[in-house]
Amino acid sequence: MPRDWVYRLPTEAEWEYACRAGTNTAFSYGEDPAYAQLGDCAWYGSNSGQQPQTVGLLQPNAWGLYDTHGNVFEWCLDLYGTYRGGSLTDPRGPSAGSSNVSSNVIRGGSWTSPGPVCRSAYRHGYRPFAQRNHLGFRVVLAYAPGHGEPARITQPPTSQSVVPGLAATFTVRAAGTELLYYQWYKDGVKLLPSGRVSGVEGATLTIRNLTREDEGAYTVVVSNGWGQATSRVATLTAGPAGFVWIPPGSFTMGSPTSEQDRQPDEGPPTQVGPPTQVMITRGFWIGRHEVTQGEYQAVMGSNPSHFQGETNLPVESVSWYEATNYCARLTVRERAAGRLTSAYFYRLPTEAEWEYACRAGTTTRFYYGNDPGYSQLTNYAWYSANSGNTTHPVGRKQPNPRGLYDMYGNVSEWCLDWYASSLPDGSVTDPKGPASSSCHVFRGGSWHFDGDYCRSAFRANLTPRYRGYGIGFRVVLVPVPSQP
Ligand SMILES: [Ca+2]
Ligand SMILES: [Ca+2]
Repeated sequence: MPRDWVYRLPTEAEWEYACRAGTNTAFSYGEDPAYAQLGDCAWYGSNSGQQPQTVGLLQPNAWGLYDTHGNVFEWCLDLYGTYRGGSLTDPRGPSAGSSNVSSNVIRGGSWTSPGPVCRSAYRHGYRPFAQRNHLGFRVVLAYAPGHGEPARITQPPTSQSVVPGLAATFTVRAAGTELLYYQWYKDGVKLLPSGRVSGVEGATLTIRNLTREDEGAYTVVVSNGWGQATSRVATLTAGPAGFVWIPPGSFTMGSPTSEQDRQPDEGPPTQVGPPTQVMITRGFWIGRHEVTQGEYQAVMGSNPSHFQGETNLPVESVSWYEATNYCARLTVRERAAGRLTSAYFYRLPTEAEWEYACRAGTTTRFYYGNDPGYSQLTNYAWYSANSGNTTHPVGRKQPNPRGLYDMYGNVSEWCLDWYASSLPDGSVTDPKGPASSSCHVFRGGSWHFDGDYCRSAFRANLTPRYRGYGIGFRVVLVPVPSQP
């Protein structure tokens, strides 16, 4: 191909010029007011057998073009619109950029059309991403110096996490010759506009009042008359960035009496009855990491930690009151910033939520197995045997099956519950611990605990004013409880 020549769709004027082949009658072969001869050169509603036919079987026009009338409608490059009268040179339909123009010209009629629709002058418009069994096209090879750049994406949409109830917005930036067309897809399926979803054919897609069902892989196809480009995938996650969704479900809390290195508070008071069966009725989001010193500083304006250095060290030396204050202030800040609706709030996990998220469906001593010799724990936790007597930046060890880091070790984690010296008897739903006691629960062991104190079932407690080098926390995001 010579430089500056491109294959493209014909303009509407080019299409009609080629179709007429010098004629000014209704059809390229004459007026034919009764459509008596149309079947000689066109597959249309009266002779097609209601399907498209092999190209080139009927009579061509004077310039040798087949099927200009009928068979399939043919896409043109131009947007559909009104031409001004008088003399025009190489007309190109409505100007690019008019946002309320949303269809492209199709010409020539099709196998479904009655005779009048197959005339040389008949015009129609169709949405540019339409796919129909009567729409096809032919191409032109044209001289286009400096023109004919296929659509290309210059800035793809970016992945994001948005708390449900708010709006998610994806934007793509693209370049290419003349008007660009956009079509957004979710998980490979073309998106349709709805009351919540707008901009499915624009550069900016908006999804309002987000729900978890909106989660998925989003792409956008950008097209022009010379080609199209598909963006890389942008994922939409419902929930705050850095948090993991934990679905509702049930699990056995605590440990069986047979568990190695078990402590007596890891089961019901009698120790011989049925184990504690917990139902978690509502899913929640939990922090992928312990709260870091950087996060704590940003919300609270101070950093009380004993071990300082990198900002992604876990915060410690925080009392239970300071941990709960952090949750309350984080809620206020996120709502003020428009990143959280009044339907959700941050708090500490209950002890049951913590263990449910930690176990991730497992019943072994650790979420990765029983590890009787504590030989694998070093892959998952900073604890007495490997910590060097200090905390470490969050997320450096392997996560649990749900993608949560440092559930064992690094810093122990305050829970919302008051401590009781035994777990509830039998089956319980969304347990929250005793109404009051003198100490709050903390979980998971820390950099100065031995391996047996890092087990999934291990429980510990301290007074809420206690500040220790080994105790921090992580937070959950939950719906505001409905008022009775
Ligand atoms: Ca045709
Ligand atoms: Ca921890």
